[in-house]
Amino acid sequence: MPGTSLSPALSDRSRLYLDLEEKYGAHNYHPLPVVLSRGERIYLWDVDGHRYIDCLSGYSAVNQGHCHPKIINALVEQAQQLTLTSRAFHSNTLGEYAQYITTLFGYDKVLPMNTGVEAVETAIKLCRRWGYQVKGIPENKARIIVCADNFHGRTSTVISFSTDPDSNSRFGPYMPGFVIIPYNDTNALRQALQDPYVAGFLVEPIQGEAGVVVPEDGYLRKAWQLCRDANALFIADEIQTGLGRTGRMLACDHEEVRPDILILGKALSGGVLPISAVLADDDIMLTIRPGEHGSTYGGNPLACKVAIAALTVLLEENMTENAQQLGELFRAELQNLDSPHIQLVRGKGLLNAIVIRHANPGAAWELCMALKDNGMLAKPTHGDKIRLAPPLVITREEVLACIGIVKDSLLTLDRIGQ
Ligand code: IF1
Repeated sequence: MPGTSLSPALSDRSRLYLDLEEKYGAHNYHPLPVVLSRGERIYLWDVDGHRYIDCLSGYSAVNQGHCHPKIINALVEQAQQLTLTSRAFHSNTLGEYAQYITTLFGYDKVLPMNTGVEAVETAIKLCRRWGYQVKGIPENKARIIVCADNFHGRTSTVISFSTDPDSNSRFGPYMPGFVIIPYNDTNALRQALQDPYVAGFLVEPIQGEAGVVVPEDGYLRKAWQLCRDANALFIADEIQTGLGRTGRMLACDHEEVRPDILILGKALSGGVLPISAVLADDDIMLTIRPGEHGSTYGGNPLACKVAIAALTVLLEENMTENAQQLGELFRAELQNLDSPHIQLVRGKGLLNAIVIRHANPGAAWELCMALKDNGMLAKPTHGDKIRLAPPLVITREEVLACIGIVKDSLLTLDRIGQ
C-alpha cells in the first residue's frame, strides 16, 4: 500500500513540494510521489530532471500531447487580445467557434461550459427541460436513467447517482430523479424505459473510472434504438472517450450512433484550460432561453480559440487514426508479455487498462511506483486496475518503449509478498 513502497527515497527538492501540498492543500487526492515541472508531447519531466512517458494524459485531457505548440500559440495570441467578456456581450470568437464545433460534429447548436461536470449538469437540465416542454412529462416528475459504476463528475447532483461510496457517502442528501440500471444491459434499459416519465438515458460509451469497462459490441446501438423507440434522449458522456481517444473521433462512432445530446470536455482544450461543451439540435437546445442557464467563463474568447486549435491539430495530425493503430499494438504487446501478474488487458484505441493479479492488495500501487522509477507514469484505479492512456501523438517506437518499461517493472511483483 502507499507508504510501504520499495522505491528509492525522494529528493529533498521533491520532498519540499510534496510537503507544501500536504500542509496547505486539501487532502482530496493521493498522488504518486512525483513532482512535475515540464511537459512536451508524451513526455513529462520532474523537478530533478528525470523524464517520464505520460500514460495518464491528464485523465485523457492531453490527447494532443503536452504543450502542443499550435494550441499554446493560439492561447498566447488570444491572451494578448481579449480573454473574457462574459456572455453579457458578444465577442468576435464565440460565433466562429460555435460554427466550427457544430459543423465538425453535425449538431445545430453548442452550449459552452468549462469543466466536464458542468457540461454533464447542463445536459441533465436540458434533458429535464425537454422532458417537460417537448415530451410532456408532468412538472418535477422527469427521471433520467444512468448506469451502475458510472463516473460523471463530482457535483452534488452528479454524485447523487454515483454507486461509488467514495464519491457520495456522507455527502447527502441526494438529488432525486435518477434511476440506476446495470451497465451493458439492454434488457434492464428496455424495462426502465417503460416508465413514461423517463426523459433520457445518460451513459459513458466506455466506463473510464470503473477501470475501462468496454461494453459488448452493439450495446450502444441497441441502447440508442431503445431510447428512440421510447421517446427518450440518448445522452453520451464522451468527456473521457471522445476526441480520438478510442480510435474514433467519438466512441459512439464505433457503432454509428449519434447521441441526442453529446457531452465533451477534457481534450477539447488539449489540457490547456477547462473547456467543455454540450451539443444538441434545436428541438432540445432551444428549450433553454436567455437567463435560464450559463456560466461566467463559458464560451470565453480564450477558450474558443484554444478549442478550435485543439480540434484542428487532432484532425491535422491524424491523432485518431494513430490511436486506433497504436492501441491495437499496445494491447497485443501487453498480452504478449504473458505475465502471471496481468489478469486482463482491455480497452479501445489508446484508452486501455490492465487488471493486476496478485495476492498483495497494494500490488497495482507498487507496480505504478516501479513504472515511475523506470520512467513511465500511470495511476491505479479501484485497487487492482491500471489505466494506460498515453497522449495520442505517441509513436510505434514509444509504445514499444512503454512495453519494455512495463515488462521490467512487473519484476517488482515477483519480489513483493502478500
Ligand atoms: C477526478 C476517473 C478519469 C469523466 C467523465 C465527467 C467527468 C469525468 C466520463 C468530469 C472526469 C476524471 C476527474 C478526476 C478523475 C477522472 C477520471 F478516474 F474518475 F475516471 F478521467 F479517468 N465524465 N474524470 O471521466 O469532468 O469535471 O473533472 O472536468 O479526480 O475527479 P471534470
